[in-house]
Amino acid sequence: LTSERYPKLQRGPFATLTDADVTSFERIVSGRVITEPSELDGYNTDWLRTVRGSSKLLLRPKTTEEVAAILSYCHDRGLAVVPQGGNTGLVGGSVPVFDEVIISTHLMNNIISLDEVSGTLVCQAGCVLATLDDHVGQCGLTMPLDLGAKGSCHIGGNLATNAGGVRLLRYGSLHGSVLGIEAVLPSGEVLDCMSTLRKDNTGYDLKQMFIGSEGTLGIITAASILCPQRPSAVSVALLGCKTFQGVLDIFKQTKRQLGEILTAFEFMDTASMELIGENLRLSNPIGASPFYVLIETGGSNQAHDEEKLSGLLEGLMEKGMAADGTLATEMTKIQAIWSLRERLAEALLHDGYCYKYDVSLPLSAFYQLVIDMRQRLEGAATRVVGYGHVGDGNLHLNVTSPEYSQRTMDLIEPFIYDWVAKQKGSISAEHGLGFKKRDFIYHSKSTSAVTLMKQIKNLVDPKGIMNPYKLLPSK
Ligand code: FAD
Ligand code: 2HG
Ligand code: ZN
Repeated sequence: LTSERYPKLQRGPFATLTDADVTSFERIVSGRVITEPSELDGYNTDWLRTVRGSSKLLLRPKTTEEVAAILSYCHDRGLAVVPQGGNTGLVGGSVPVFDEVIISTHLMNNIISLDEVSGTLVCQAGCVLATLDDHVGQCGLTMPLDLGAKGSCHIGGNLATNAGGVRLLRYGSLHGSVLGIEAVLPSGEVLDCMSTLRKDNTGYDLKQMFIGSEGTLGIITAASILCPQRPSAVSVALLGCKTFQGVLDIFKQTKRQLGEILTAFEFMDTASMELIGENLRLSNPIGASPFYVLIETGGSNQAHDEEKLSGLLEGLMEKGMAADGTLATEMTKIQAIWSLRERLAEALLHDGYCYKYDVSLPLSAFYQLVIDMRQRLEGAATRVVGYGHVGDGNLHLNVTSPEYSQRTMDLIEPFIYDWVAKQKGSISAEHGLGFKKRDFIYHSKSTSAVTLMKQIKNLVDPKGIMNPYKLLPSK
């Protein structure tokens, strides 16, 4: 655990928590004020176990009014805060850097309403994504996003990071599916943008500012989300292919043949398959290949969809575009195939330290980055693996070593960010900037854009108490 790795960082000019503050918070959220160090430990440490803060206080509000009272108090006192949902963020954004007060949305888990006709779900920010998906599923609807962390991440955290995941290809980003947001501003004022309308062009669309704001502008307390129809027929195929160009050829052919029923198109390389086999003992159901493609379809007619997918598979095999493949229509087999892809993040942690990169790249340059990094890190890493949402142009490149090594880090950064910038890619496709990547923002954003972002931050949060040291660059 490595906060000492950032020796140059100075704590901001914030107040230090006193006993009187704790007593005041007890009045606002009675019985939900946690100061016990052992209880705070998990909230101070991120999912990757690479950053750790030293907060002395965790607050667990249940209502928007309680969040408003907490922030109003913190604002007056000059106490810095960090909003926290499921704490599954991968860029060190969800935990304190120093002693920021942690405001958890765990108890803000009420589902407020679901309009079955329009598909509009209204809920509090602390609802767990999988719980929401089960809930809307009972009415034949689905959440418009899905990710490996669905069992613990909160919808508020998903919105704050603008999470992408494996269904973005089909349903688009949260900027399109979120209809309304309620947020508490750092001053304690409640910002009501809780529309449930699909169309509303009455001025600036302020809710969009909170999607991807990573807790730096306020705390999202509730949202309304448009849920699409849940596909009643789901099939999954896993294919092996020899080259990365082959993955792209399959993608083109898949879109052509499957059209509107395509829900996901993911890829992983052979090093990823070895990783999941060695560290989690999950077995590859097809022959070993340099690359693997996972295709999911979701439609309304099982026989018709299956026919389309098996037709695609047969054609790909006949033409030699796929070396091997398997098709699953039964839920346990579907889930087993998805686990190979979705549990890679977990498998990496078993190697020791994980250097995690999440980039957008043009498909023409996509896998070359993995090849270049592997060559560069020869002898300095346990593994270099490439996988991700290839259908969205989003590569996850992960490097592991038994423990943190400054030499390995110096070989990776800033090389990787320069490489991505040269391709006009993004240094964060979906995980955000958080604490770890904020100083590389200029690799993907212009000076004018960052300047306006800073001006917005100063306007909304003049005291800088909301999730300091995150998203915006240190200089
Ligand atoms: P947290 O980790 O608690 O917080 C994340 C950030 O949001 C922090 O900056 C925090 O301060 C802020 N925040 C949290 N709640 C609020 C709120 N209510 N108001 C304001 N700010 C808030 N991400 C993807 O995009 N796609 C994936 O496919 C994906 N897969 C993942 C798989 C695994 C196994 C894991 C561990 C993570 C994955 N992630 C993925 C990253 C992560 O799950 C997402 O970023 C998720 O959206 C974070 O939600 P959370 O509730 O855990 O937020
Ligand atoms: C995924 O798509 C997540 O599995 C995590 O975004 C990515 O482990 C990663 O790097
Ligand atoms: Zn991802």
